[in-house]
Amino acid sequence: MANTSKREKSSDMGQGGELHQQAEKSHNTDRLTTDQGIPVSDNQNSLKSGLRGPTLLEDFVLREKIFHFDHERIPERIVHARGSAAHGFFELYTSLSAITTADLFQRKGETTPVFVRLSTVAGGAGSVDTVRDVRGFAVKFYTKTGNWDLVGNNIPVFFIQDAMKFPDLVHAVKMEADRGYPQAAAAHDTFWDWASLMPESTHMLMWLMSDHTLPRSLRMIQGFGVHTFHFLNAKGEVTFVKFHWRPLSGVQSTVWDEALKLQSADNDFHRRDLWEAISAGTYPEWELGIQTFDQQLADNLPYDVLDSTKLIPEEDVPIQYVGRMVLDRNPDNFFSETEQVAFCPANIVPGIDFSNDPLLQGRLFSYLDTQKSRLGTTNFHQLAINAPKCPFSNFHRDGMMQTQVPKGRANYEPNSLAEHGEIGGPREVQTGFTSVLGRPDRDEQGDKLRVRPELFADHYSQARQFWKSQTSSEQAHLVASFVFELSKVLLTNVPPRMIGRLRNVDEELAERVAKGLGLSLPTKLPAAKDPIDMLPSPALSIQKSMKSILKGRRVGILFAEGSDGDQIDHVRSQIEREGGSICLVAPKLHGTILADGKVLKADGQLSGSPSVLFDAIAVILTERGTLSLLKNNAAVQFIADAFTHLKAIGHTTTAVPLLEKANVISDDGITGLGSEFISAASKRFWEREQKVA
Ligand code: HDE
Repeated sequence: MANTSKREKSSDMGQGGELHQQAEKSHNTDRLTTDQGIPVSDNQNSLKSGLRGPTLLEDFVLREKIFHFDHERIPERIVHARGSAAHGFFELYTSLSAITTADLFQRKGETTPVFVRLSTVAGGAGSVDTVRDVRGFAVKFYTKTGNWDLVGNNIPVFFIQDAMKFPDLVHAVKMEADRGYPQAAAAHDTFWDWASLMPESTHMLMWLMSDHTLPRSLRMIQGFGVHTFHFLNAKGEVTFVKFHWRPLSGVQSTVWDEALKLQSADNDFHRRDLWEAISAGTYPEWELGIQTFDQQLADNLPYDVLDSTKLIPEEDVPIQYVGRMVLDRNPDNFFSETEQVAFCPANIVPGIDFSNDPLLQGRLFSYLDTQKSRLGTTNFHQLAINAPKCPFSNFHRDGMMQTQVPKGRANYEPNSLAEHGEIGGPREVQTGFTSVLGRPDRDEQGDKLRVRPELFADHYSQARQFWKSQTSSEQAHLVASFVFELSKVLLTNVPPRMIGRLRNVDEELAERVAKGLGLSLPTKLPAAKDPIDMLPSPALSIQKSMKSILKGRRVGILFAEGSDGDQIDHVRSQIEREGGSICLVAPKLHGTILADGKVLKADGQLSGSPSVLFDAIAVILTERGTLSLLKNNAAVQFIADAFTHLKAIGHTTTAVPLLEKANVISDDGITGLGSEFISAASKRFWEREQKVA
């Protein structure tokens, strides 16, 4: 009897929840202990035999500390290793119950917690933020019916059509196998060797070479689910759906020279920007858009909706914006959250289903598999960042790092243990996840084949549409980046082969790239399927859809000895009124004496705060300050770069000699310090590009 009651008691104590609470408490103690809770009296000196003697093996405090430290790193992600993340919420604008039973889309105004990780693709975890690269856009929705991971990119299409080619793509783009470089760059032999042999990558290459891969901020990127997905409603009806994220601060990119200089100015530019914006309460915000259509529309499109190298122009199927996502909390711990978060496209909730896109189908396997190698155990779903916020319960048991303590004997199903007063465990529910069955696009009765559907062979129509949709300045950027990247390629057969393919996209593009490389125009390579002419889609151009918003933008104010404090305050208050922020930059950080004798501390020292860090600059100098800065190369460069990077420059008239020394030529972006500067500060002056090219 005594034994039984003892067992019951201990099993009550074994509740997972209580254990978690205890773990929580142990982190909150101000007493330094070992991992076993043993209080530590000396965290400075190891245990030695004698004052100058050897360290003793018996020193468990030292051994435990070093042991834990030795194993702090886990394998970084094979792709998307470098990322930054934040917590937030998704709020629904309008009920989508007519087309999906997904719980998070039922009730207008309802919010769902999210964790979002934004990343580069090619570089390692310690690589630079501002390289030319695709950005990952992974969202974990903690819904009431389980976690839904929408694991997308900031580009609506992908390099390949079939998962079979993913390891080849990644091997080719990552640092070369023998020499271990270059880091985080596509501009090298193996990538272009592979890409020039893969016509299906052409559309994505156009995006990769465009301004979309040089974002100004992670807060200013779009997101795309890329694949076609399916919504399922209560009647069992299917709606095809593509997901889009639109940043409310507008999409914005840097220019190439600016991106290069950002690499040296701040390795962590995007990570810092996201963190600081959230800390300052300027929460990044996106709207979730859906393009919905049916099988009939899909059948009538001149491209295949299961092909991830194609998008559906929003002029053909408009986007309906159905909710917003706000990121309002930085992670508490980078490793526990940003590093250990495990996204998986197979995490899907009732009411949403996959399509047969062969790229998506491969991803459904890959992500679960990779987490086992990264996080070391099948129980990674129990980590706080990965665990659903709704109850979850099944008969999976044990495994490395099991943190749950399930009660009772029911680790199998069916069982009748409940009939004996024991815990019987969970059972299936009718409202549980069901796949869409019997759809026409599910060609599951066919022969076993290793082939691609016919329309997958059109590799150029949408690449051409993308080219035609860009402004002339964006086209010039595209040409320049093809020239830059192919100039880094030493395999002589590769650039002509790539240009031979580009001739299928657009003859002028191919000619300009060839000219930039000093090559004669190579033979046009045959297309597997002749491209069709699609109408330009203005939505594909950043410049055509750019918004003039100062909110979330940052203005650098350059000042020096003798500057007018009232002028500085005036500019500051105008910018802050519009939701922008400022950074005071001066030759000396800790104190500059202003005209009225007051001392002003700067936020950044001039040589460590180049203008690439800002969206616009104000130069507030007296004659004396100007004279002293004429001899300061960092000051001249500060202004010259802002001008070259097409930014607004507001200035006092007394600063003109410094602007002249920086070769600034007057245009609409060169202003005084009044309201004209405030409206210019949120723009880029593309027409200036001709002058600075
Ligand atoms: Fe990924 N991808 N991917 N991918 N992907 C990973 O999963 C993979 C693809 C994307 O912030 C890995 O957890 C295959 C398309 C993002 O943690 C890995 C294929 C798109 C992230 C993996 C693709 C993505 C990943 C590496 C082709 C846009 C970062 C670590 C079939 C729609 C998620 C990990 C994060 C990460 C595999 C193609 C987006 C290896 C096999 C297309 C945003 O599982």
